Amino acid sequence: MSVSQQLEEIRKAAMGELDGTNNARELEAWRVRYLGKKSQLNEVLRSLSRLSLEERKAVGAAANRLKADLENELSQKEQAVRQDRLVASAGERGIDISLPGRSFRAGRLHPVTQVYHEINDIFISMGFEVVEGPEVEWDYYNFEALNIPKEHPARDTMATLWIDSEAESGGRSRLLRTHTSPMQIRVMEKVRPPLRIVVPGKVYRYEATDATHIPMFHQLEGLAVDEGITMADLKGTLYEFARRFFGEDRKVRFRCDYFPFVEPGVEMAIECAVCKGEGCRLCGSSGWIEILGAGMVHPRVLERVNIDPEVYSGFAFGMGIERIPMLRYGINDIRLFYGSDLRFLRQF
Ligand code: YSA
Repeated sequence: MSVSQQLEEIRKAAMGELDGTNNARELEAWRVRYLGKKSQLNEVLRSLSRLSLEERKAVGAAANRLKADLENELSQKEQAVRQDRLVASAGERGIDISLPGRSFRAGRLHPVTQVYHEINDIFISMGFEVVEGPEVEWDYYNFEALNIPKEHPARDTMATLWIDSEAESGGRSRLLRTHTSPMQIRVMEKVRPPLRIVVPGKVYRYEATDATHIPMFHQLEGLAVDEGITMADLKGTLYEFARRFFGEDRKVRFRCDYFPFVEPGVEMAIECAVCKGEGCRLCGSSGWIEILGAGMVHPRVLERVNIDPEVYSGFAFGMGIERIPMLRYGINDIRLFYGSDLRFLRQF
């Protein structure tokens, strides 16, 4: 019998026997018999060296084809046997595996967290470093060092949640930070210019809620200090942020504003997404929503951290993070973010 005929015989016998196997033990015996070291097929493969080059090519290819076919058939049969076993054992335990399975919803990040990461990434790509700071803060960092001494009217604009009463603390009161600006001082105390940082985090205010105000919200502080920094750098940075986040066509407005720790100070507003500038309940009929306060760092603030204002200048801004997704998606009430209504949250 020629080697090719021998291979054909092996194929016929193997396939016939495989049909009759019904369990893992029989399959293993089949594997050893037809694919094992002492199998006839292996014998043929070993004898190839004794053949001429021409025969070796033809027989070698046929033998390898047969080996691959047998391995393939074996793996399909193993799968079928496993499946039969599963069905049988489920049947024994009274389980109907033909019923559709229960679907699990994948979790996802909260929309504010998603935007928080996206804003950070934009500023990182512009060369800013991300820094975080404490939510329980000293009066000194939250107010005093930012040019807001006791009795300053600016304190009234940020209704504060105090942790220590003045009498108990001997003048060193703790509070829940009302903005992320105290991190300007903490960073400048330690790092010499040039510096460029953003500080994302939670802030707290004791104030009534409405469509654009809540008592706990997120801010992102930005600070850049170097020689020769000007208002043009501040506007350029914030325009670039708005262009990247909201797109080319979104209108942006700067207006003068007052913050004791900057001179001059500005506020930046974005055209209302809900009414497209026409005026609605969300924007208080103005067509604009204020997203941040900003300005050139006040020389007295720089002096307090021993940075010479004659040599260095800086810009800073403090952005309300929740208002950013409101403006992108046209969300008309900030409280929706924290109402735990999954029908709202699952849209993002
Ligand atoms: C100004 C100048 C600087 O050089 C640096 C930072 C600042 C901002 C300043 N620290 C500040 O907090 N200004 S702010 O009181 O006007 O708040 C900034 C932004 O936070 C607002 O534009 C708004 O987008 C958001 N915000 C304020 N109160 C809010 C609020 N978001 C939700 N709920 C509130 N209650």
